[in-house]
Amino acid sequence: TANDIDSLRQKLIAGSEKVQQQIIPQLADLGNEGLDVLQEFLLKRRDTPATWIDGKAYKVVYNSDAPKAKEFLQTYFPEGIVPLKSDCGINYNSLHKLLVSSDFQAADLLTIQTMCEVAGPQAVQRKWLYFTEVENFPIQDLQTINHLWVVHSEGKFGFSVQREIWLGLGKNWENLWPKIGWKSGNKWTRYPHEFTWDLTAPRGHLPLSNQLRGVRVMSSLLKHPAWS
Ligand code: UYC
Repeated sequence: TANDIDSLRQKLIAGSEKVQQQIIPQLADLGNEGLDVLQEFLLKRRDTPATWIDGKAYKVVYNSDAPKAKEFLQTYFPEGIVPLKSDCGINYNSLHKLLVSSDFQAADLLTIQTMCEVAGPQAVQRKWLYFTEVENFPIQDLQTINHLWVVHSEGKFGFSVQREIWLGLGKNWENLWPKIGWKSGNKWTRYPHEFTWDLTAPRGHLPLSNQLRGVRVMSSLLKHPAWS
């Protein structure tokens, strides 16, 4: 009823993150009227940086077949809710689409490929990054990639999430691996089948950094000035 919608609307606007998180799927089940509330919510919050709550609301609107929803997104968020800023002319639209579709495995691959592209033709050919290339990685691009991951994973994935966990563990790598599901006992998680490619994964599970060549690339990533 109109009353129920209005009560959900109030809770969505004024509630804590925890409440908002529960309200969004309820609104998603209410058809067009629920969509209207989610759209209003996204518009209201357009001037502040998107959080994973915005990401959750956006995903409902994005996945709706309603023509009105499509028109809304086309008008107000043609590139999504994370500004796709790049210092080197990279278009982050494909990464955005894979993440909104929760195709985390393809998004993970594209993240590595795109980061090689940013680093330059030698990295593209090599298909992996030197830690010196990571040190010189443009802040803007690293922040865009990370923001896309965080916003479209309910705050679970992203380099900044990995960094937070790593700092919480006193920068101890050996304790980080099991925490983010990259190692179990003394057995490394095998790529790609043993990784968890959905939101049931542990916090910080994605994006992956191959440890075959040592920890220096990951270390440079988590120490990058983009996070300070
Ligand atoms: N792989 O085990 N990994 C690959 C991870 C290791 C290995 C790619 C992550 C340990 C080989 C990605 C972990 C190890 C290849 C990741 C992990 C190992 C490969 C594709 C947990 C053996 C084939 C992109 C830390 C004991 C390619 C890329 C090659 C690939 C990720 C083996 C994303 C997070 C130490 C043989 N692994 N990787 O970088 O280079 O190739 O030979 O980390």
